[in-house]
Amino acid sequence: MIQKNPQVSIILPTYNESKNIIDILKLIDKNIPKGILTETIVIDDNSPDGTGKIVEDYVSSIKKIAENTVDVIHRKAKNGLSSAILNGIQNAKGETIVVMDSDFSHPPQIIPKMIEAFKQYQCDLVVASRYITGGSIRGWTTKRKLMSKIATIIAKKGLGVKTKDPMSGFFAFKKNIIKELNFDALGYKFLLEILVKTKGINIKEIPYTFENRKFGSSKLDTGTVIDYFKSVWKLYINEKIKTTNEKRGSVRFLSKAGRFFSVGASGFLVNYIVTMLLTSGLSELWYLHANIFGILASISTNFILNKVWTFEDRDFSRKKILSQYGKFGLFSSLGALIQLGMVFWLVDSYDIAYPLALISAITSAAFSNFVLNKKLTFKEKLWN
Ligand SMILES: Nc1nc2c(ncn2[C@@H]2O[C@H](COP(=O)(O)OP(=O)(O)OP(=O)(O)O)[C@@H](O)[C@H]2O)c(=O)[nH]1
Ligand SMILES: [Mg+2]
Repeated sequence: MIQKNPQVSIILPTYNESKNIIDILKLIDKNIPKGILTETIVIDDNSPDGTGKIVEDYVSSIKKIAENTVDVIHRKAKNGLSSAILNGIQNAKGETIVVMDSDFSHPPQIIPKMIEAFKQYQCDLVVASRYITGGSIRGWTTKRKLMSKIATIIAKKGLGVKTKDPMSGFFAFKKNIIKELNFDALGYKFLLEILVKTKGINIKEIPYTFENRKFGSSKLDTGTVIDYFKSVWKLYINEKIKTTNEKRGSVRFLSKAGRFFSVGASGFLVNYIVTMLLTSGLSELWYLHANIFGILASISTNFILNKVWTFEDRDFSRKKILSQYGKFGLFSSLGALIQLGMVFWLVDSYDIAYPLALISAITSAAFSNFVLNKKLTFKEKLWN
């Protein structure tokens, strides 16, 4: 049988789930919608109760008959839930990833609804939610419910997350939304990291009832709570640094544009003074010749000021200066052409008043000049 690539990868982390794992794998298999090919990846951290070996045997027993595959990744030691999930995702071949616990807290009956939601709501991330209408928790003590609520409030208020159940461990997403992300995979809450680090994705929450585990013991301990606070703090600090840098980026862009235009204005003065001096003061040059010198002088002073002041470039090697000066001169001429073309076009085709046309043309030429020189002459990123 030639195995086609799966459409959906189901990530199932396990630590001491020997009493749950086979039944949950069977129930998942029963709930896979017809026509959808899946792979289930169990990530086991060398569970002392032999979960890894149990899955291994199960995989061999179903290998020849199953259309939907099951694989197991054995890790050497207990490295945390988020890092297990990340490991699973890195090995997943499906375009859609489903993440869930293996202790029956997350009912596999919800998986078809999640897959359907991608189509129905055109979304990138589906969160199975305990905290929207229709969702609930069964079997938790009041203390556990309270802890979960507090953690949820911290995530929402502290990190600005809008999702009602950002602490859910049951969710599905299109793999491409995390393509560019670097995960810390610290602690327990992988979904929270996705919610904080992806921007502008479509999210749909669907309700479900969380059932407390019946077999096996919880891995939630004081260390998990401390890890949670650490991960929220790290996400908060990283986001803060990112937004400050973004703000700094726009401030730097504007301040450089401001310097560039001031230099342009100074060039206008240089051009005027040199031309006037050459026609009436220092020599009696023909006015057009004098103007050529005026233009060359202003291009040169503009270049020097922009290199040293606007773009703070300290490479004064001859080769560098010559190549930059060449490009700068080329873009200045291009700017002049853009200006002339635009004035002609605005006045001739659109009957726009000459002063207004001139101002628009000068602004466009100056701006394109700035962008071209920033990127190509002084080799800066456009937005930094
Ligand atoms: N591979 C791996 N799996 C883990 C680790 N910690 C927890 N898990 C699994 O992740 C899922 C969630 O862990 P649980 O212990 O159920 O955590 P919980 O749902 O917050 O708490 P309870 O339901 O009360 O047990 C389960 O399938 C665990 O077996 C880990 O360090 N490594
Ligand atoms: Mg659990």
